[in-house]
Amino acid sequence: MFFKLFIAAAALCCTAVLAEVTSYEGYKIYDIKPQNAAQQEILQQLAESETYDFFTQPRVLGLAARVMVAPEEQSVFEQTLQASEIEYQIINENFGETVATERMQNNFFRNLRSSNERSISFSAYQRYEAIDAYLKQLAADYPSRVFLKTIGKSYEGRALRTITITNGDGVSNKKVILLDAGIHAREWIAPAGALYVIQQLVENFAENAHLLQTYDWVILPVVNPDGYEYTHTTTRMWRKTRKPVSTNCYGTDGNRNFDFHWGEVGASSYTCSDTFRGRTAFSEPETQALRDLMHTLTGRATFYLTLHSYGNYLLYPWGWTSDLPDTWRALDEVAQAGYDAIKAATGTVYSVGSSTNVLYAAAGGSDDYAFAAAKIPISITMELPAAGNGFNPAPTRILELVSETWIGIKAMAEKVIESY
Ligand code: 0X9
Ligand code: ZN
Repeated sequence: MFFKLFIAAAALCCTAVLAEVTSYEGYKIYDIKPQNAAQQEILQQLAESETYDFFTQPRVLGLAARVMVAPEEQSVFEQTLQASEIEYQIINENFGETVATERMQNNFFRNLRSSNERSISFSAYQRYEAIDAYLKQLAADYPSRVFLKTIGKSYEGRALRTITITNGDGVSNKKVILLDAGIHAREWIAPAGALYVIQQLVENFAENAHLLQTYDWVILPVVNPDGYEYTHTTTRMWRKTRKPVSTNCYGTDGNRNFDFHWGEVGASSYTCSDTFRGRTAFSEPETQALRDLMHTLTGRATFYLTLHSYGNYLLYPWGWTSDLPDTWRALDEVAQAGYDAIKAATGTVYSVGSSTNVLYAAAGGSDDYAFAAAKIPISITMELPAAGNGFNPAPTRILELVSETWIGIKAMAEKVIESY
């Protein structure tokens, strides 16, 4: 009881502070391995307190949770873990340094590129403008195979642009694979993964023509461009959109804002929370645009894949209940194909299962909505690896990671194409 009260009080005092931080000086990152259900429960309460930033919080015993803790919270946090004999390891003594290094490397490699290079580089995490310019470049270079569409505007007015990739045979109404990334601002490796898919399908067409024979691909590489830019300019660990929601707080968690069991579980009604569900379902222009896109593709889209980070997960519905949908075997088979291909290629192991059972219950996600409301029969959330002691892989590892991700995506797409 005391523990619960303490946690609740801590939540009230500090959540808003987390959102304002920009340097992360002295922030530590912990990997925590609960060994039993009781320890798991304590971790769950710590997560619900919203005092700490859980980068990942698996339900499966044996997989580590990763948590970032502010300097002033660290001693209480460690005491709490020690009191319950929960095993932990500090894997990053100063996240501020990691963020500063990442920024330096990113700027260095970005500036190395000459402005007339046409393709996109995977030596740095790209800014929204560069991503958008790449899409436009591809549309200009491959006018018979590539089509752009503005499906809406973000709160701050950035274009939400999709790229439709075809094989140029002029057949309309083919089936569709719908891919998006970057609904969570800080998950930089996800838009990088989407860009790599785009590059492979467009610039490496000859090798991937079989993926475009009976299918078109529609890709929205940055669902939340305002948040994405904010993580580059101001607060590296920002997760939400950027529309003001109360006097002091901004942003809604796009992946809690979809209107399917909206707000029922794993989503906060507190505007400052990182998992704020929004004042209403579809309160955000970004989620409205993605919803409308899904509905325009109902009947054609057979596979919706949304890229996140982090943690090596291939997750399928439901995210709002631990029950499984009737067709879970079909979902599992596709996810398993991704798992197998990645494991065979690099040895990297993903966890496969329903998102509630593998990770946690969280309603209002785009994956559940795509599956249930837009009737897309295969809907998967892919959480890309962190590959290091921070949140995203260091810029020097982007290419290695997105190539590995592509192997999994290709295998899942092949399975879908052969089955639907
Ligand atoms: O919590 C999320 O939105 C996703 N994890 S993340 O660490 N990238 O934030 C998982 C979403 C799984 N799907 C649903 N819960 N619907
Ligand atoms: Zn995410």
